[in-house]
Amino acid sequence: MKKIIVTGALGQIGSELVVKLRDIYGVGNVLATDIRKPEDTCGPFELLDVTDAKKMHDLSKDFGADTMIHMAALLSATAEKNPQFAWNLNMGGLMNALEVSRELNLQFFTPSSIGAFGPSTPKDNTPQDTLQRPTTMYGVNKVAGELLCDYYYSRFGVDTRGVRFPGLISYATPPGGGTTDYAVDIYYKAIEQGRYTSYIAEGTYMDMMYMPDALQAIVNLMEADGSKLKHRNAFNITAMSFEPSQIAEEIKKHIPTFKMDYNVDPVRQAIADSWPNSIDSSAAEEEWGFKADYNLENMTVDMLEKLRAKLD
Ligand code: AKB
Repeated sequence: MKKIIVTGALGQIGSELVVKLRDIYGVGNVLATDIRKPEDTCGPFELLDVTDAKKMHDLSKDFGADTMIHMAALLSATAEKNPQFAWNLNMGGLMNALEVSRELNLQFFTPSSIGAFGPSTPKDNTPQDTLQRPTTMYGVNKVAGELLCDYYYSRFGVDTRGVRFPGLISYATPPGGGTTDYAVDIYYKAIEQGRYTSYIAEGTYMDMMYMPDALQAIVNLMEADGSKLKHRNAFNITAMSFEPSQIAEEIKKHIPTFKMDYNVDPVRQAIADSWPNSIDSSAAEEEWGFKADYNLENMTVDMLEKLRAKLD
């Protein structure tokens, strides 16, 4: 049975991932860590600032971890507000997590993102291996992180694995500081106010995925036969690509009075414009059987149902 330490466990992905991992591997085998305390704890939890290498090492060792899932990071829009801090947290945290994994021989996962691509990357059906010259601090962190993970595998034999996540949509924990967050906010506002003002312009396509598919992808990649992995880190994965008016139209099928207008935020729009319209996930499909169950249609049905129950 795996013994897993998770950093950033109270974030958008971490909070749902910990629940899933505890279902699979047992509550006592998953140590959740974050920089702040949870409102309620349903299993082992420790405070951890990921820039504190010694504490990360000691917690992992005392817990007897054999796996590190490193989620703590600033997202794209927040990183743009404070790039120096983003570098220190995103790269410092990753370096510490990789070092702990090397010292304690842990299997390692960390996510990259569609943010690792830039304006010179082919925009449609973006290949797995392609030009990566991102123009955001988040993107610079992600490319450096992908390379660092490859380096730790080839130089030290650390079993590093990772995916490039698209925008993730979930009803459980709201995201914070991302460029793709509009695709989550829109569902909340549709139910609460019947209208939404999009900060992303009409016609801006980005890849997206429903959280259950993202969590399953992490589990499947970590369980995959390592000898079949040619890429190991930074696998492109995606479930759908849409632009704001398409998600609005889908919501209208269920809330016919729903209205959307636009008030474009130049910072987040510039980030979105520098990212692909849609990426190609065939390497992940071939090497470890990635597949997504949700598309825009069945995700919208589920999101609205779950959010209505939550917000009632
Ligand atoms: C963001 O928008 O920053 C993230 C991402 C795509 O990495 N959701």
